[in-house]
Parts: sequence; structure tokens; C-alpha cells
Amino acid sequence: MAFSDLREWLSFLENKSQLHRINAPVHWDEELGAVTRKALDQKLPALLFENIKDHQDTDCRRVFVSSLSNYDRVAWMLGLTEGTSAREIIQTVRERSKNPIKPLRVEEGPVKENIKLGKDIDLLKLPIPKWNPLDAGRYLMTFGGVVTKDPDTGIHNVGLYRCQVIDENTLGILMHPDKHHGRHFAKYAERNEPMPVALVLGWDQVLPFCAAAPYSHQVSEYDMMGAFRQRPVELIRCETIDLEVPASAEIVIEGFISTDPSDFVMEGPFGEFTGYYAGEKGLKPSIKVSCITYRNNPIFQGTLEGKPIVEDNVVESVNLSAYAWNTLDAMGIPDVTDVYCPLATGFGTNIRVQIKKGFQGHAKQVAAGLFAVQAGCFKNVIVVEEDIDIHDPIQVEWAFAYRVDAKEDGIVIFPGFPGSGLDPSTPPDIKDPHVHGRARWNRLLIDATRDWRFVPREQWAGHRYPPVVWYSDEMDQLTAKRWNEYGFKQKNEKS
Ligand SMILES: Cc1cc2nc3c(=O)[nH]c(=O)nc-3n(C[C@H](O)[C@H](O)[C@H](O)COP(=O)(O)O)c2cc1C
Ligand SMILES: [Mn+2]
Repeated sequence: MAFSDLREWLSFLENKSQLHRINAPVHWDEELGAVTRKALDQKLPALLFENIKDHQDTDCRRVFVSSLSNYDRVAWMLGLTEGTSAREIIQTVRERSKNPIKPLRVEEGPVKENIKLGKDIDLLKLPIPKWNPLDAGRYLMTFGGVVTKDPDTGIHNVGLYRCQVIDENTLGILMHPDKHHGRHFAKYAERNEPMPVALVLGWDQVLPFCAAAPYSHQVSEYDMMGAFRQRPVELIRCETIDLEVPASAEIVIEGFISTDPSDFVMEGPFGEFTGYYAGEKGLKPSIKVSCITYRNNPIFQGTLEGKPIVEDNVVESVNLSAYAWNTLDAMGIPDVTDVYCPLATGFGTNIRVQIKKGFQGHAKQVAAGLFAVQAGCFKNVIVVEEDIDIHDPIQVEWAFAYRVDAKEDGIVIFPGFPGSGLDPSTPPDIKDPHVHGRARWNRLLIDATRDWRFVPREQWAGHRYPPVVWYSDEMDQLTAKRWNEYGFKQKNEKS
């Protein structure tokens, strides 16, 4: 199922009792962030703030948060039913991402209902939250899409990159050279031209979902959004720049990023996905806003990042699991039977892989495959065998306890990889981007598969590893048959 806009999604959530409207006045300055955090911790519905301090009379008065903060809502976004397991959601994402659907161009759309140019541009009229006490200011693009275009290929990229409000028409933007807006920026800098950029807020939730996913730079996220909604995205041209945006988006902020370092502005710190204030305060590229277009009574969308479990954890657990699994398959690494990035981390920092072990170095091959891709994800990998359910942390702990000896093949450190500058555990002296790209990471493999160098023993029934304590197949059948006789109900019987 495809949602035609944010409003259809909100009605859907409301019908499922998964949207809570807050009519009481709430301050954009920290209060909105604190309410969001508490609601997340209590597993409450997504929130629509409808009465924001200083914004009772501005054109934009509403803020929507925590949209995809559990797997049910990700399932609904994809047209699946509630209760769909994380594994099934990840499989759906993997499969659909193999069939991108190109967008359509349209001439009209509700995002053009209001067009503000020149002196009418005022970012301070948007109810942009200052989410946390130590944030450098008001932050947007925590859950939306930053659109840029590769000047060589014309491919649109949509990424999720934080932006800080500097003044009524200026934003600071976080930019790493290996992220796709950073790649585009380098090309514009070479041409000595400013880079056009469009910030899109509020549409079908596949927009922020895809904006947060690490696809190849040769693929447009618009095509991936089409794949997930199984219907093309309808795009409309921006007013002041040669970029295209969803025609039924709530808000689009158009502008230019100067490639002249004298136009850089101070940005950061910000409460990041790691759960820490990260990303050094420093000079970053700035966006000069050239136009803002929006629907009547538009809805601003954002998210609170931080300690688990927040929306970021949910979205990235799905995105990075699907990405890792498809990548391992594409590399030809055999017999990967499950992949899961647990909700405890964002951007796949920790990842679990289940394999049908075929040789002693199998887990090392998996880890090397994962470590070879994008910087900034897959720092700590644990590999287990197919009898361990990687969605069950107890089973994973059990494998770690009794299948790992901290020797050469159990714990392996792959030193000196490129990593993430936002990781608070990386010492500051190895974060120089001119040396390390972004930061230096030592990556970890925990090989929690059984060691094949053990010698088979008779007392282990000829196995090379002590057998797991369990009943026989014969007893399995017998007890299943007699289950009711013991006074129990069968699993599918109602009590
Ligand atoms: C809620 C959320 C916030 C994010 N914020 C940032 C950010 O501020 N800067 C950044 O570089 N990546 C951020 N990311 C991760 C990127 O969206 C991710 O790296 C994505 O792959 C970038 O798109 P690209 O691959 O087209 O460059 C965020 C992800 C999520 C889910
Ligand atoms: Mn991209």
C-alpha cells in the first residue's frame, strides 16, 4: 500500500489508535523533546503537537514525531500487517529494493499552495524544535530528505543529514565527503558553483526511510521509494533550483550551499543517534534559503535521536540489516541464513549474522565482507550458527558464552579501518578527517560459531564439538502426540 501523503499516514495511524494529538501548549525549546523522549520510553503512539509556543499564529503550527518508532509502523508503511516479524520486514525490504521504480513528473501539487520568496522567507516561523539541552540550536532534517543532484549523472540523491537553524534564511548542514551530498558538493566545488539543495519534510514515510538507507550512489532514493510503495513517486520541479521533490510534501525548503569556505558557519554539537552529543562543534557548509513552499496548514516532521529505543534505531535496524544481507549475497559469501542489526544501536554499528557454517574461516569472511563496505556502519559483528536465533539476545549471549574462546579465531580485531566521526568511543586524536577520512575504527568480530579444529570424540557421539543438550527426535514425536494427555493445550489451541 502506498500513502499518497503524510496526512493519509496520520489518518491511518489514528484509525489504529497509534497517533496521539497534543493540544496543550508545548514549548519548542526542549519541552517538545522531553515529551517525545518520555512517550518513546513508555511505548506510546506517534505524537502530533498541535499547539506550539510561539507558533500558535505562524503558517506552520504542527509538529509530528516518532512516526516509525516500532516495527508495526514500519510494516504498515510497507503495506504489511501488524505483528509482522523484524525478519519478515527485512526480507520484504531486501526483495523490494531489487526492483526500483522510476518517479513520474507532475506539473501541479499541493506543496505549491504557498510559495515564499525573498523577504518573506523566515525559517524562524517554522516550529523547529531545540530537542535537547546541549544542542547548539534548533534542528531540522532529523526525519525528512535532503535532495541534491549529481551534476555529472543527473541522479537525484535524498539523504538524511541534520541541519541547524542559524538565522531566518541560513542553515548549517553536517556533511561528510563519503555521504552522497558530500560527493556532490565536491563536484560543485571543483566547478566553483554553489550546490542547489531542497529539504523535504512530511510525505509518505518511505521518504525518510529511504533517505536514511545506504544505497549505492548510482541509485536514486526516489526509485527506491517507488520500490517500497510499489507505485512511482510523483515529483514536481522546485521554484528556484533545478531539483525535483514530491508534489504532495508538506514543506520544501529550497536553497544553495556555497562551496566557498568563507561562507561556512559554526554547527553542532547535537544529540546524535549514538545517544551522545557528537559531531564536533565546527565550521560546516551553510544553506542560503531561496524559497519555501508548503501546503496549507503544513505539518513539520522531525525525530528525537538518542539512547535506544528511538525511531532512528527502528528504521536503521531494518535498513542496515537488509543492506548487509544483500551485500553479503552480492559478494557471494555462502550460506548466510539471517542478518539482524539489533535495536540497541543505530546505523548497524552492532550486527548479528547467522550462517550455516561451511568452513572454519567462514565467520571471518562474513566480517571482512561487512567491514569492506561503507565507513560508519558494522563496527562489531557477531556470527553464530543456524541453531541460534539472532533475534533473541539470550540465545546470542549463550553462543557468546560457550562457543567463544578469546583466542585467534574467537575474538578478532581488524585494526585501522575507516569509521564514524560520531562514535564517542573513538579517541579524538584519531578523528582527523584529513588522515582518516572520518575517523579510525578498530572493528571487532566475535566468532560464536563452533570451532571446527576440535577433534571428534566418541563420547560426543562422533561430533567434533560437545553436543547441545536436547531430547531425541523420537521423544519429540512421542511427547507431541501425548501433549494433551499431560493436561497441556496444543500451541494453536485456545485456552
Ligand atoms: C534519524 C536519522 C538521522 C540521521 N542524521 C544524519 C546526519 O545528521 N548526518 C549524516 O551524515 N547522516 C545521518 N543519518 C544517516 C544517513 O541518513 C545515512 O548515512 C544515509 O545513508 C545517507 O544517505 P546517502 O547514503 O545518500 O548519503 C541519519 C539517519 C537517521 C535514521
Ligand atoms: Mn544516496
